[in-house]
Amino acid sequence: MLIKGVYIMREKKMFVWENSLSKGCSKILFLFIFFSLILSNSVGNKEAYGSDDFFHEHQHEDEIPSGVMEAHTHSQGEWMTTYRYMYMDMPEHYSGTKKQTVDQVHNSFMISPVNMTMEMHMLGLMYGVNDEFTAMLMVPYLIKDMEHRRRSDSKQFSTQSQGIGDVKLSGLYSLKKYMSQPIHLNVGVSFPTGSINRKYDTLAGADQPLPYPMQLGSGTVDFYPGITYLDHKNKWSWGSQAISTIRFGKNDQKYRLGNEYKMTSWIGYKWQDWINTSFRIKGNIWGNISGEDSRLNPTMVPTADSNRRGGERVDLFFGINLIGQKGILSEHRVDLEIGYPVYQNLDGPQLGVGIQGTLGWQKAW
Ligand SMILES: [Cu+2]
Repeated sequence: MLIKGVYIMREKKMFVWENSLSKGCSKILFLFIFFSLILSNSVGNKEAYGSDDFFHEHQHEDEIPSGVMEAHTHSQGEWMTTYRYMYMDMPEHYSGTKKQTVDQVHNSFMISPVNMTMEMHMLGLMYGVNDEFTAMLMVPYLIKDMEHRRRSDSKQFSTQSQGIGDVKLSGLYSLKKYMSQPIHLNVGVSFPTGSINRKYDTLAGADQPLPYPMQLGSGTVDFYPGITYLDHKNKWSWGSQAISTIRFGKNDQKYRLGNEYKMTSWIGYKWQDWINTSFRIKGNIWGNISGEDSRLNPTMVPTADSNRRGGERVDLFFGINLIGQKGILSEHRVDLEIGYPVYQNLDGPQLGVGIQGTLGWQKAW
């Protein structure tokens, strides 16, 4: 009976995992293969551009991995539209660097998360105000899904939230006037357009306030200072970017999400004018929550505990970019990046990241 129960639970977990994995990743892969077929048909030669300079101007931005934002500037009057679909699966708990099973989480909490998936559709618009300063607007739409299991009867239930996240406005300031290295400064600000009041029916009752990771925004105005280095030689390209998220004050529910520090470096190789692959490493450190949302009960489920949200993680990514070469496809870029963590140290129990991916499209005009 017990063995059968465990077996069913494991089956169910596998199903949830496979289900969420296939939901995001097969969607990404399908779209990517579709675009590759279109773009590989458009392989042309450099002469299609008319001049080598034009090609040179644009090639560096085509080589940046899909998951890296705000890494290139534009020349005066140039626009760019971007779309990103991001997917993240969080299938396992960590406490420190150690994995924890749902049963172990149940030793301290009545409810344990089992799995979480996050999807994001992000629209971006870039504009070269002048040759030094590029402005960027990013509008995210988030879809979050969390599966839980109750200790007393092993009953599973899921919660969902979706909607607009925090809209971000950034400025990228090129330092080429002052130094020979291709470096630009990033300054960004996000506005609390994402809800922090999402509710959902749970086993505890109808319309329960969702815990911190299921909300859509920070609830505060946040600042994003950063610096980006981007270079290339022959068929190789490389870059580094450090961007922090700095938050002040408290939101309407009397808490503030932790600050975040991200650092990433990558190297890319251009096999042909239309195809570039990249390898990237990313380190990420984020703090716990200050204050707390008084509607949540931190002893019931770890996601409601403001002191179990911080952590650090290192991810490795493999990316591929396809760049349209002529006709109506010229300057369209379709890109894909898949990542997996190699190190996670979380204030837990907290769900850690499994596979993650970004599928993007961008076009300058
Ligand atoms: Cu751009």
